[in-house]
Amino acid sequence: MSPIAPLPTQAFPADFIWGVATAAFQIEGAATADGKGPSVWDSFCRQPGAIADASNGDVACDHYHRLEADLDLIASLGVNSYRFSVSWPRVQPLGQGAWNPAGLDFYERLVDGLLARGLQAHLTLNHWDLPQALQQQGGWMHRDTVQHFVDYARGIQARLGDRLSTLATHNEPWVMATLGHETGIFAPGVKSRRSASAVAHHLLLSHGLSLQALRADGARARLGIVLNQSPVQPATPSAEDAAAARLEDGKLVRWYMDPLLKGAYPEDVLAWLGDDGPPVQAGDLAAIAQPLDWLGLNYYSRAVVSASGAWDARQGGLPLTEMGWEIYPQGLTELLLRLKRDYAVPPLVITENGGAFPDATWHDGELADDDRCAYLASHIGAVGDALAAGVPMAGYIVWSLMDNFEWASGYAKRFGIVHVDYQSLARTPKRSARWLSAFMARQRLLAARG
Ligand code: IFM
Repeated sequence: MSPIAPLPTQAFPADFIWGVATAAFQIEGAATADGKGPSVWDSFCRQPGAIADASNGDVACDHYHRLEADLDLIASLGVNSYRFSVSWPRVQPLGQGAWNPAGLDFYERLVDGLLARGLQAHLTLNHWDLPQALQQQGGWMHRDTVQHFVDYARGIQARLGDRLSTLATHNEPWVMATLGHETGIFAPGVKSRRSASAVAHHLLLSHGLSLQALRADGARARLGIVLNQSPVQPATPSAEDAAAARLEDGKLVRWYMDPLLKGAYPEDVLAWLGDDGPPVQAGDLAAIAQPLDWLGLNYYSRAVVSASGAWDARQGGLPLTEMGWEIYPQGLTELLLRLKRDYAVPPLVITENGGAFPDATWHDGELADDDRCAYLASHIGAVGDALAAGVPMAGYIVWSLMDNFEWASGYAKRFGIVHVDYQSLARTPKRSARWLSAFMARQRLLAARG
């Protein structure tokens, strides 16, 4: 076997969450099996030109039919945790009313299978696959969806909550609002700034009202939400670029952090939105700002902004992943230090971090994804630096367990530490999986030594 990238050397707490992540629509397949209803992504994939390779989630990684083997695979990595999402239309096909017993059974087997293997279960309720039936009534643009989501959250907690380590309401509300409803490059493909601001508000409100309801019902899992964030930097020192970067920081970071942790939307973004501002009703902001047991952050790169909008990642001179995203691990430390400085943050978990790489080189019978090993090593190191500087870090979770459906990019972009052959659906651990196992083994040794 070939040597692998050096392991980060910082000390992490013995109870640190170390895991791998997936999301339902990206891996499960079985799009119409056992009573599952369609989601907005099932519909969006059918729109001509929506997905780069004209693919869909009908089969994906067929995880729904390969659950036990996939759970064994996760356990073989030596991590202590698995982050997954529930497909709302699999368990409640219309998004309200009747539940689907077969769908609930699937997640029951998933959670029990994790616990039987000594793994913690970290569940996300909404990783973008809203039931299409709710979309037909306006989806997240419509305030009624808030109460439907609260009911869904309560139903899932009633069924699984006693065995979950954490429960997150939403994954990356910025993506659902901005990419789904402003630029329209993601489902449901709406292009309206006013709709996007309503969606962001309804997602945040449904988060807050769910936390209230779940706690009233006796929540045992730690409750939180997952945000995608980046440090935002101006492309040049000009005043125009600095102003553009400040506004972008408002839209990406403060638009979510401020209401969640300070109970108010940022004034500069409200001014920028003008008449397109969110439909806030009395009591909404107090409802959103519920105490968080933890906060999840998905980090992939920095954001560089120019007033002209002409900045191209290739200008930065940094290596890029296959998504065209700059590899900038120090940005993760910068982001974490900034959040600790500006907010009373709860324990923070990096709920996603990883890279898409071409994965073309096989060595000694192993897919030699050394670029991914180096990416993971440098970013775990960045988390260690933040921890050493006093940021309350509680975990780090790799995106992703296996190659999967990368949304509008289809199957061409591979993020997995396990390779998936989309013809045979065979899973083959890459070198990065071996790297992670080695890192986990060393962490266990350090923890045992105290
Ligand atoms: O694949 C996605 C995931 O679903 C959400 N966060 C970013 C990942 C990579 O684009």
